Amino acid sequence: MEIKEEDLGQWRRTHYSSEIGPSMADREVVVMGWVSSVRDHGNIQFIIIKDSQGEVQVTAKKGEAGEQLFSMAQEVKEHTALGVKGKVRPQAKAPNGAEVVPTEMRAFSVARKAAPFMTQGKTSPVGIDTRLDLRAVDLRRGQLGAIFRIRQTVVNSVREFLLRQQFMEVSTPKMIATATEGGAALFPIFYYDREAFLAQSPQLYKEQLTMAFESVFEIGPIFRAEPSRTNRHLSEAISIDVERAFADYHDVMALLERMIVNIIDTVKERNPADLKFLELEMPKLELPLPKYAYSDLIDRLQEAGERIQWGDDISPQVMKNLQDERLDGFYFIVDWPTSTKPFYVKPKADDPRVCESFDLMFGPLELSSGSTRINRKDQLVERMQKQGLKVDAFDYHLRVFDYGVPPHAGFGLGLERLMMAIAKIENIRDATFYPRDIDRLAP
Ligand code: AMO
Repeated sequence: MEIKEEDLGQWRRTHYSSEIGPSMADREVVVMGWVSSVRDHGNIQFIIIKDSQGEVQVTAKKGEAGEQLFSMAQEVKEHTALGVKGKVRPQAKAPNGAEVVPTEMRAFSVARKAAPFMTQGKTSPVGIDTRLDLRAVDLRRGQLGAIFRIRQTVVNSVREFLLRQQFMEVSTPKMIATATEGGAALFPIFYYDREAFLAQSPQLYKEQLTMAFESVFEIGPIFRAEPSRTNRHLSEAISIDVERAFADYHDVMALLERMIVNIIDTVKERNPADLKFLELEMPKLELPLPKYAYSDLIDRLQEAGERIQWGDDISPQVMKNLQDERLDGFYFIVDWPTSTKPFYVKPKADDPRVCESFDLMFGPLELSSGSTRINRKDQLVERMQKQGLKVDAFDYHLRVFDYGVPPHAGFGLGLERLMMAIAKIENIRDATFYPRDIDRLAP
C-alpha cells in the first residue's frame, strides 16, 4: 500500500517526546516528528519518532492496531514527517520508559529516498561534501544535534555573561565602504552605483560605539574571501566581538578568559546529556591562562630549528612542531610585532616595534585576537600612512576622533573556532549550519 500524504489540518501535537513517560500511562496523546528508525518484527512494528526534544517509540502490533494502520506502520520509511495519535503505555525498553500505542497516524510528507547516510551513528562513513549537499537532513544526525545544542548554550552564556557586566549588544553594518583587517581579503559587492564590501569585522564601528555606550558587543557574521581550503577557515563566520572603554589589553584578556570559563561551566551545567552522547569532556583551565610573549616563542622556535624570523606570523603548523605540553590547551600569545597587526592596534610606548596585542590559542588553533586600540587621531593617521592605506577613505571613521574617543580595548572571538576547541570538531564546517567556503555557495 502506498502511504497517502495528508495535511496538518486540525492535528496539533499535545506532547513532545521528552514528556512521554510511564507517569502518562493511558493518556491520549498526539506526537509529531520525523521517523528516525523502523524495526520490523513481523507482527510488531517499532517506529522511532524524533522531535526537537528527543525520541519516542510508537509500537504497532498486528491485531491491536487496525489493519490499515498496521500496514501503514509496515510501509513507513525513515525521514517521513509523521503525526501519531495514540495511548501511552509503560515500556521499560523504550526511550523514557514508555511507548505510544497508535490509534491513528498521518504522514504529512513521505520520504521518497533513502538518505545517503545514517542519522543514528556518531560518525558518518560518507564524506563531508555528500553530507553538506543535504545539510538539513545531515543536521538530523544525533551528533550534530548535540553540537548545535551546545553552540546554543555557548551563545546564550556569552550574552548573559556580558549583559551582567553592563555591556550593550549592538548591530553594525555588514555592507561597508573600507577594509579593516589588513591581510584578509574582501568580498566586493554592488551598492547601488558604487562598489562596497562585505564587512570583514565590526572593528571600526564597535570602537566608535565605545564613545557612546562604553562597553559593547556583537555576535554576528564576518566575511573573509579566504583563498585557501583548510579545516579552520570559512568565508562567512560568526564572530563574538567585544569592545570596552577605559580598558587596555590586559583588562580584556582577563575578561575573555573569564568568559571562556563561564562558557565551559554553563555547557557542563545545561548540556550533560549532549556531553554524554558525544563522550565529550570539557577542557579544564586554570586562571590566569599562561601568556607567552611573541619574541620568546620566536626564540624557542628558532632554537627548535624552525626557519622563522622575528616579524613573521606564526602558523598552526609551526606551533604544532613546538612540542610543549604547556601549549596544549588555552593560552595567550602576547605583544606581537606592530607590523603583523592592523592599523588600529596600539604600539607600545616604550618599544613601538611591538604592540599591545594578543591572540588566544587552543593548541595550534587561533580562537581570538584582540588589543588595546589607538584612541588619538594623529596616531591613527600615522599608522594608516605607514601601512599604505588611503587616509581619505577613512574620513567617516577619523571624524569622530575629534570628539574624545575614550581609551579602549577589545577582541574578536570566532564562534566556530571556539566550538572546534570545546567540542573537539575536526572540520570547522561542522561547527556551522550552512558553511561557506571557496567551493561552496549552496545550500
Ligand atoms: P581576526 O582577523 O584575528 O581579528 O579575527 C578574529 C577571530 O575571528 C575568527 N576568524 C575566522 N574564523 C573562521 N574563518 C575565518 N576565515 C576567520 N577569520 C577570522 C578567528 C579569529 O581569531 N577585528 C579583529 C578582532 C579585534 O581585534 O577585536 C579581527 O577581526 O577565531
